[in-house]
Amino acid sequence: KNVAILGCPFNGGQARTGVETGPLHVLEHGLEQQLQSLDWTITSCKNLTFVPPTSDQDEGKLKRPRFVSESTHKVATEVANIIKSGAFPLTIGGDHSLAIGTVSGVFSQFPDACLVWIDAHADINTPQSTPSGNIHGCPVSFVMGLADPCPPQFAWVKPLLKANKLAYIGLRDVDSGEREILKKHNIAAYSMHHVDRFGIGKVVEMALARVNPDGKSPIHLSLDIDALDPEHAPATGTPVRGGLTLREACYVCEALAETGNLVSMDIMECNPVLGVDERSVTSTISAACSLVRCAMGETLL
Ligand code: DIR
Ligand code: MN
Ligand code: MN
Ligand code: MN
Repeated sequence: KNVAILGCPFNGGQARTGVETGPLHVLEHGLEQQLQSLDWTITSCKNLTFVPPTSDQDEGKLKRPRFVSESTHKVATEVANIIKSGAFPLTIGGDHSLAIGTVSGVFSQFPDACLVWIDAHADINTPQSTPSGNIHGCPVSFVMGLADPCPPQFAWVKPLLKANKLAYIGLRDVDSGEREILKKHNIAAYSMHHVDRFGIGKVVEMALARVNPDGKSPIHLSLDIDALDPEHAPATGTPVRGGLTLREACYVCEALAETGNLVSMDIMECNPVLGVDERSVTSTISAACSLVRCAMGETLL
């Protein structure tokens, strides 16, 4: 069991500073030692550096398109190389626009993979539908090739993700344009309503049946810490009340670990600077570490 940890101190996909300090806090919480005690060998643990370009004009509504494109391209290359080396890429954000890179990297190596996206938000706005212009609300549309036309900065992004290989869990703040896209492409989207109605166990089972019916696809998990209820993870840029409990989110991670098909994971959007006090920072970071450990086999007996 080899894991390569990729710290991505990147904030260019949204407006609030502080999210770039997420990786440092997660590592200072002892994640490396925690993974080692789960019998993982850490083959590398590095922090990428992201330097904003001196000029970065808006592209239509999109903010900082060059910075996001160049940074995520770098992440895509790193993630692909980690997989080629035989290790599990664990990417720590940074904002969720980074997933343009992680998903591109994973699907370049595992074309038949599926993507499980745990988030309060669907992050599937197109350059046309985005209400904010923040690219962290758009990564899924980019890797699906829904941006029409594709912004020139992102010409390198290939449409590797098919609608039937994507499942969401935890949604509760979806824009109207996103809602249309989810419907049009018949995407497996489980909101908090479904979690309440069916329970988290059944929701994960239904999600996996949709995106991985034969159980053979490699799985990439992209986890936005704001999927959790702000009670458990307050230090994040766009908290939304009424979210997953820590146990529900851990359960999803455990169930994915249990499939034996999980090949890569992102943990994104921890913003320690937004914690109102020390306790709220610690609870957010320790929740992030718990989720990673659950995805990496901690609670499988
Ligand atoms: C909103 C918020 N849907 C947007 N998205 C967030 O800006 O596109 N994503 N917060 O994480
Ligand atoms: Mn976000
Ligand atoms: Mn989110
Ligand atoms: Mn997100």
